[in-house]
Amino acid sequence: MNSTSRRALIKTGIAAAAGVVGLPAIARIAQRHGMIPPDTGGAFGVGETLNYATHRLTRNSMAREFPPDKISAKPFANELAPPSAAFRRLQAGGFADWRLAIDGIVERPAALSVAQVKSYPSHSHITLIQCEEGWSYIAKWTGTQLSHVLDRVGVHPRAKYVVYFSIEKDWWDSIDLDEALHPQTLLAYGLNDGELPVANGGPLRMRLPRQLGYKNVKFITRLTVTDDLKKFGKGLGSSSPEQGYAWYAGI
Ligand SMILES: Nc1nc2c(c(=O)[nH]1)N[C@H]1C(S)=C(S)[C@@H](COP(=O)(O)O)O[C@H]1N2
Ligand SMILES: [Mo]
Repeated sequence: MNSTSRRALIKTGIAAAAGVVGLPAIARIAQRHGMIPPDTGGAFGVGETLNYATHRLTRNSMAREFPPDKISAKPFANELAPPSAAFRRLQAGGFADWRLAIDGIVERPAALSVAQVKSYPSHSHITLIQCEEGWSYIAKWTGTQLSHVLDRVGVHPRAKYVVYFSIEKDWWDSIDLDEALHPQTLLAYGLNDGELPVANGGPLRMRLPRQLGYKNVKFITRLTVTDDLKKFGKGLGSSSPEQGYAWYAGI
């Protein structure tokens, strides 16, 4: 079946299921088509599954971009835990020794310096970052497209997810390959035409304008490409569902 008719089928299937057979059928359809988020069965259950499955049908949609005059006067920096000694040492060295490890099911695992990441083609967008707690701000983000980094290391055809880890051990998350390869998904190192401040996640941060703030993990040190999220933490795909947040935070 080609992808257009498969999509049409899924769309019809979801609409029909919602009207006639109810939500559990949607979950079954979504599962058959690989659209079940890893934390299904958790606090958000079928509602989150439906949201994720519906968004997957519009996987190429773009987050809204704004003109420069809409940039917020002050990019809000959310509260952070005090930096560890290891982080402060790296910061004192201007992050020259910061490494981004890339491993998992890739052909050429790598350990990139920030300078190497910055040597890749850069990409910017002016987008809204939205915290689940209610505040938001608009800023210009600059980085390299995650798809470019993934191209460099060679992703295995079996790959389904990219897991990303912060130097802050209790912050890690993952996205599916559609989100990882989306043109607006950045490994960001710049904010409003300057360096990305540490308060906003410097030297390297995930920037996914199609998902809520908490998926935009700061201080990234490792990317792991995988076909199985069960192997990480409690198997929910992210540290956030372990705290009761949804794995899929699409907006
Ligand atoms: N490593 C790390 N990443 C993090 C957080 C954090 O505390 N530590 N907070 C998250 C939350 S809840 C939000 S809303 C955004 C806030 O980004 P900002 O400080 O640039 O506004 O960062 C996310 N990424
Ligand atoms: Mo947040």
